[in-house]
Amino acid sequence: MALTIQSAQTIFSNTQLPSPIPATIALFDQLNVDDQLAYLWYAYTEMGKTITPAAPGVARLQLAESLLTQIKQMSREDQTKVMRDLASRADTPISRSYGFFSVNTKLAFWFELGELMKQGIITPVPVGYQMSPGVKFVLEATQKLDQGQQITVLRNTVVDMGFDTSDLGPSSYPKAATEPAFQRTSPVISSVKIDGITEPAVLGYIEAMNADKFDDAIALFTTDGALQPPFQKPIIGLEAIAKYMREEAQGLNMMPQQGICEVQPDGSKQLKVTGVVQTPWFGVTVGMNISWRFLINPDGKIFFVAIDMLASPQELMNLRRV
Ligand code: EQ3
Repeated sequence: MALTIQSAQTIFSNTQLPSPIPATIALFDQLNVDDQLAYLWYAYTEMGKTITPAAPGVARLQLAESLLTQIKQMSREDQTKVMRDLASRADTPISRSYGFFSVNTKLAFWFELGELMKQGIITPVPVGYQMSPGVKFVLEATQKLDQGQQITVLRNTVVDMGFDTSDLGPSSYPKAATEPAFQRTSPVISSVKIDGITEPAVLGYIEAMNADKFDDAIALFTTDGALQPPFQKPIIGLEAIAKYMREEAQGLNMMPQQGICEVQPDGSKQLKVTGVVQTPWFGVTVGMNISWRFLINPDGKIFFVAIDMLASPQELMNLRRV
């Protein structure tokens, strides 16, 4: 029987627990725009007591420079309006330019705005703002999450801001020819060993990803293969996966721990691997508990891999079907 993306998405689904991340983002979405901005400010500054993101490199900030310069030159009211427009995804020139940024450039843009807010160059929270019960409620929900989940909530809310440019075609905003690289701060983890897993495609995938060798990782996929990032639809086809990896998978440290492999009657294999991944934004200080669900075709190629955020560290051990 031919493998399909739809059936691949369901492999090991009965070993998964619902993640608290979408539920927290749903609470955030119900806040009004000023409350959303205030929530992000308080969540970020609270988190900053224990962990701080690495400063984005000069090359990355250059991509956001023209917007940042425009905002710095504005009155305080206009600065607040820009932030409101971004949070409400309004159709304005700045919100459109932001919408064309890559995920990491969006994060770098807000990182820099946050620094400028701390220095008083950009207005921090809207003047006269009083924390509403709604903000308190979402902050309390956020505090119950582990750090990996907290930074995922922040990341996903920032990524969703700005005008949705997906239907607009390519941007007129200058784009870098290549996505600026993250400097790896810790040594590359090579010679992958995963308890219970000997599948060459899986070991090769982790080894290539840990060295940012995306072409090597792509070569392990079937031409119609797909990769499904956490909380997203599958990205289908080698070109689309390669573009995604270059933009979003640089500098990640993947530390798979254990896995399970089930051979199917047609010779394909279903594997689930659990472990920890670190983002270059927070380095070794934050580990995110994740799982990879692989479907390997009978020729040993990756047809599908889904990456899921685990609901709790206990789930790292939750490999078996119930
Ligand atoms: C200024 C302030 C504070 C207030 C203002 O009112 C509003 C905003 C937005 C503010 C600023 C907020 C800032 C600066 C937030 C910054 C957040 C950051 C840097 C978050 C970074 C998070 C990174 C994460 C969660 C990365 C996760 C990566 C994973 C799970 C990777 C998984 C992958 C694997 C394992 C694969 O095998 C394939 C690739 C893939 C990428 C899917």
